[in-house]
Amino acid sequence: MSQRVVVDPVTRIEGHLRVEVEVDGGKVVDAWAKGTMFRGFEQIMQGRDPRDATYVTERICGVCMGSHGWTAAMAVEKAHGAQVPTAGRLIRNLMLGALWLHDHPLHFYHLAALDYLDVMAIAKYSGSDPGLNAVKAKVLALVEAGDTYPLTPRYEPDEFTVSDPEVVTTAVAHYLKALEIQAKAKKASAILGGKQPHQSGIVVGGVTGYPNPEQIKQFRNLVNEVVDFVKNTYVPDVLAFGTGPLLPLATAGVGNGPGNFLAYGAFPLDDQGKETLFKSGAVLDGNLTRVQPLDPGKITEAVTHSWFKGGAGVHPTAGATEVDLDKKDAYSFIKAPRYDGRPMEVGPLARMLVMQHRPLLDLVSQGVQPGAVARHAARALETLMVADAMPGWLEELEAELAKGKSFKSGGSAGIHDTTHWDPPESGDGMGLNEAPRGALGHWVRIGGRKIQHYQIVVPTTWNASPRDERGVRGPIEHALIGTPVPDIANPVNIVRVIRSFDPCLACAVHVIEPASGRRLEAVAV
Ligand code: NFE
Ligand code: MG
Repeated sequence: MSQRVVVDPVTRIEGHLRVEVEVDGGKVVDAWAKGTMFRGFEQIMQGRDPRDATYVTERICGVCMGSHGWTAAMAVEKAHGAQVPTAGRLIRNLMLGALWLHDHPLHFYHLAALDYLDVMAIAKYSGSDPGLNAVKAKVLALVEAGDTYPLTPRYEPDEFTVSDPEVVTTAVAHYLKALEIQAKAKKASAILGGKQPHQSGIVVGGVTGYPNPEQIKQFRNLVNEVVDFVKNTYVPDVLAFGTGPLLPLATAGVGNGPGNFLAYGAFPLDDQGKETLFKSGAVLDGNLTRVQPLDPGKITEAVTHSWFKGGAGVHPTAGATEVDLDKKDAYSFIKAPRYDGRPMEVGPLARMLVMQHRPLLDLVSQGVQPGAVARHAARALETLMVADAMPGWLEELEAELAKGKSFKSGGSAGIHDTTHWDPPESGDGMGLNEAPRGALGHWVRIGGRKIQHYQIVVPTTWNASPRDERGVRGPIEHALIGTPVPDIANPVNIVRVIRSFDPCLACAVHVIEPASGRRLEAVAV
């Protein structure tokens, strides 16, 4: 007989996600991902000055805010036909690159790693390494004080939990180091963006300012330290775990999604955006080595199972976001985006497959399936790509600033100071970009110099999508099917699968408790 397991809220993610699964014979046989909050940013945008789009949409989330600001600017720039100057492009790459260098290591160490470590093994560390003994003393002091958060509460260790005292203590040492490093990466981003979170540095047409030599020096020093950690600690840790203790989880295909992957491409390498660091495209139906060109016309959003008016899928330019709490069959505030009718996984694994990144394909050929462990590996590998690109972008920026001519304000060729810029009377624009969690799209329609229509399709909307009008599950729902749950009182594999997507529900539902009186429960198993 099947049993229902509810995880609500799923912790160590951003925002409110409730997951319900049915377990039969020790495996998940059905799953529902439920976004339990509503935000309504698309309504907030209506009637506003298009220049506000960057700042308002940045408030969707405190994690990937710059991604929304950048994507909103891209959409309005498209509507206007504006060209971002070279230095503006490079500053955006550096500002957001630093944010990715903050976001991905944080996800691995602070949001995911504890699912795989028996932290209590630290007490058994008996080596002589002074650093590791310091970590041991720190953790034992927490235990003594009866305050072991955030190491507890936790799920019980299982067959995939790493319990070697030295490995665990080392991982926790890196966890602590990563706390410092993520702060440095964010600080670097603030140097170019004015502040963090919700940097103010991106405006329609470019950026608000350019750094002086002292700021460039500070930025470089911080980024160098972060890059060193990414190369020498984060990436080796992820690959060592993935090809070592977690290899059985990786080859068993735990957390495999629907086999469809979508990426829009990001980090322009030229001013026309013809070349990008991450590429655009789609991988369909599990053909992992066949990449199709991206066709944004194939994107739709259905709301058949969402608390919104409407039903079957429509293109975002025609989509509405009107709440309907009485809807039969609805179970989420997340819409159901589809590409060519298919649920699509977005994010690091999608990006690395769409660009056929050799190191990731090598893992696949070693038997690593495109599931939970592969997502962590892909995230580390793409962090390395960003880390490798940053020094070059900084040098290009210095060369550009030395020319001293890209910051003239006014005109469509080099808007730097938007107070000199009038929004277009009318126009349609689409911004397609990548946020750390995956493909991000903003669609704007401007009329009478005001925003008439705005739609946002966010990475976690793709990944945490509910069923569509044909009853086809979203990627996380799909990925949960088959997940081993030998003990329903300890559903650790469920959160391992969910967290491998690094979901952000704040983004996905675009914090209001619905008026329905619906209550967020404590973790209920
Ligand atoms: Ni709120 Fe986001 C990212 C965007 S999420 S974190 O990355 O856009 O789905
Ligand atoms: Mg939306």
